[in-house]
Amino acid sequence: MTLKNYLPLILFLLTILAISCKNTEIHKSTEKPNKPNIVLIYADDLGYGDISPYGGIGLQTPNLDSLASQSIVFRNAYATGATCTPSRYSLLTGNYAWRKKGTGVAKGDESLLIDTMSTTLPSTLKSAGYETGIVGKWHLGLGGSGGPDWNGKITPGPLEIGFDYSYIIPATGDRVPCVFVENHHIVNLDLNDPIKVDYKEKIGDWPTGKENPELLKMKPSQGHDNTIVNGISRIGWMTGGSNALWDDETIAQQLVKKSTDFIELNKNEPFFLYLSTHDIHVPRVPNKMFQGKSGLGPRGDVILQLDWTVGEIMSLLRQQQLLDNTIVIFSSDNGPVLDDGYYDQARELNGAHKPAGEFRGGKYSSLEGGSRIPLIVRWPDGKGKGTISNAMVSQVDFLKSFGRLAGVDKIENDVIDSQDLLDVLLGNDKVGRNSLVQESFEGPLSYVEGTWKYIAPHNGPELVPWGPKIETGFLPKPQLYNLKEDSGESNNLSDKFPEKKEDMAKKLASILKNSFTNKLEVNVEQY
Ligand code: NG6
Ligand code: CA
Repeated sequence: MTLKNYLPLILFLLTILAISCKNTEIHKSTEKPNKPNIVLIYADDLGYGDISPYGGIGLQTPNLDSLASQSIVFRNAYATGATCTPSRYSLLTGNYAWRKKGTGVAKGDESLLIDTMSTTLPSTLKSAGYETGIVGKWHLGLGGSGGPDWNGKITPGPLEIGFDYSYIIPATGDRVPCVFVENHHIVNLDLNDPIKVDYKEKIGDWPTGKENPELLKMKPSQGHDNTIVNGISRIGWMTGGSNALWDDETIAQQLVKKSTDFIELNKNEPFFLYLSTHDIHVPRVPNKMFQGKSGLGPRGDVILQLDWTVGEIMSLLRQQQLLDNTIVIFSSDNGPVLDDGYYDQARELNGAHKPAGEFRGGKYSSLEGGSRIPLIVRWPDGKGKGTISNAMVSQVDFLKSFGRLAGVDKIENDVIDSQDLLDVLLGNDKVGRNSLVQESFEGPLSYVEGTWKYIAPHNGPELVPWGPKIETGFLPKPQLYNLKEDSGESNNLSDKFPEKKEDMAKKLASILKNSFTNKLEVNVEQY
């Protein structure tokens, strides 16, 4: 038999194949995804009192106000830490960061802090069929024990802990290298101009803030006097990779663009986007659109820029008709700070604005200002729209809560601290957590249970020692506050209620037992 004899059969088979492909296509494009998408917009250093849904004054944030009016506004929500790395570690792993050594503020060339074998929020959602993406600040280390191979394949990182796509600022805007990493590689890196990074000593011959202050467009007030990139001196030294350097004025635009691409690409799948903004961390370099617009200086201007980011994401979701199938969550990684190491007039132009709202302390602190943060949750069906919840909830709970929402009924037992608070996030349960631990920059000293707050005795300084003028809440004697009557933690009741104090001290000690709880490794030299 020749091929000719088979022709009718081949044609028949090809026709069947074509029809079935077409059907699959139709099936794919008309199929309604049955799991809601999740977009988490995670701001950096945004305080409880910085935005009007929480009583903030002195700034107009129309997009956040509009989001809040369509959402449940949580007034008793916490990040687990008062700095970035521990809060983000907890958000992604469902565990307190003080359980793991080395999770204080991470250096810019730190190796990956999350165990690639562990259960994470993105890996949980991925197992439920979600496409998972991170766009923005990472600050959880990259690479194996030797740290990241900047000129090669940067791994392990977000892709090894459950993200399908990543476009990240490796550490922070004020730490070198000032480049974006997309999946495993630095974006726009020319290998003829390799990048070198050092956190111990100067590398290369690029000017530094210390040696060439005349080249600076923003001067450091503390630290931040190493390599100058775009007229701003940073923490750490770098050289090379000139083509890859980001432009500080367009970081927000770039992150919105990459988020938009991710959403458009995955709009037919259930997707999880963790958009981790650089705003409002230092260095605060607003885009021209926002420069001078807030009246509060660059810190206020980057709050407007953050508000713009929220507006862009919401209008994209609207345009793509995804709003009725997407949960939008807005929160922050830790409390606010005015002067965080650069002279940007944040303190001088602050006026009547109260970044931490009614709370004492701020970023770094064991007081409420350190980790009580805004949390706004918008449900696609308008559930709880425009209401306030006073239920206690922590970001560490997102893993189990959104895991359940995604239909994952078994979470591995390496997730210790996360609680399934889906009913709280939905506004049904008005109580929430019974208790939680708050981590200051010197470790987990505070314990909140119901309306009571206990801070363990600690001999640290009363003010953050490197300049921000923030109260740490550290005292050599125990502190006990009734947050219901005294949210500003001004009336220490530990002598008045010794039994309560003892009870809370014991509970905190028993939670911390068998965990790494020594003073966290803070790189004090840089302060
Ligand atoms: C501190 C930096 C501060 C900020 C912080 C981390 C100095 C004087 N201060 O060491 O500017 O980068 O670390 O902030 O260097 S966080 O929000 O990422 O935790
Ligand atoms: Ca932060």
